[in-house]
Amino acid sequence: MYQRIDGHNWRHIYLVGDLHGCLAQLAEQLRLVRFDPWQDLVISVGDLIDRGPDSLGCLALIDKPWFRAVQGNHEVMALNSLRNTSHNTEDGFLWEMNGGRWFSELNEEAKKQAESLFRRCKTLPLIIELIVQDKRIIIAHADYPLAQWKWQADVDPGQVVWSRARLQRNIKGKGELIRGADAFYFGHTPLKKPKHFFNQHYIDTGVVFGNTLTLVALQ
Ligand SMILES: [Mn+2]
Repeated sequence: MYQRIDGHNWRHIYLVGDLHGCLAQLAEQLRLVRFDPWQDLVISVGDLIDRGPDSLGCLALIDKPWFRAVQGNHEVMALNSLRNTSHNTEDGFLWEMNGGRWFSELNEEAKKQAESLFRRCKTLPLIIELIVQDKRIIIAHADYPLAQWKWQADVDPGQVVWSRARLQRNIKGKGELIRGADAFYFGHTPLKKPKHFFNQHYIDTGVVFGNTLTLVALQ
């Protein structure tokens, strides 16, 4: 569930919001910052796939040496659906309802590629702890549901990829600091602009709904 990344190994490190198949917008943002795949790193807050034009292309990013990601609820839905061979399962239906139809529409060769990528996707962490310039930065798709950060703490994976409870508390003015780390970055909830509450940063700006893709330079 947890993965640690030492930022010293890269020149620049960027975080990117929910891609949902919008590969061209990522390429454009990386071009603007003169991203160098030999020295720089991109970390995704999850939801690489579904709804947008190039889910397979975005899923294939997980094989790139300059790319890291946590799983989003869309990856979890896909993996749950593909675990069952029958297409009539509730999991398959949930994924289809949430933009997963692209997979069943792939040709045989592309489907094999996607299946192999999903096998790799299963091994992606739900939570990344990134150390940059002596700061401890935590990355998860929707929430880190505890009041204090603890490496390898037992957390509910469903809340990590789905929960909007903390964001809702923040919006109502009832949020609070999460102790034990310098900053937390989440995606999952499309916003017009990134929102910041205490040490919590929400960076899904709904590129798949026509807004801009948010890329945050952390180092
Ligand atoms: Mn999501």
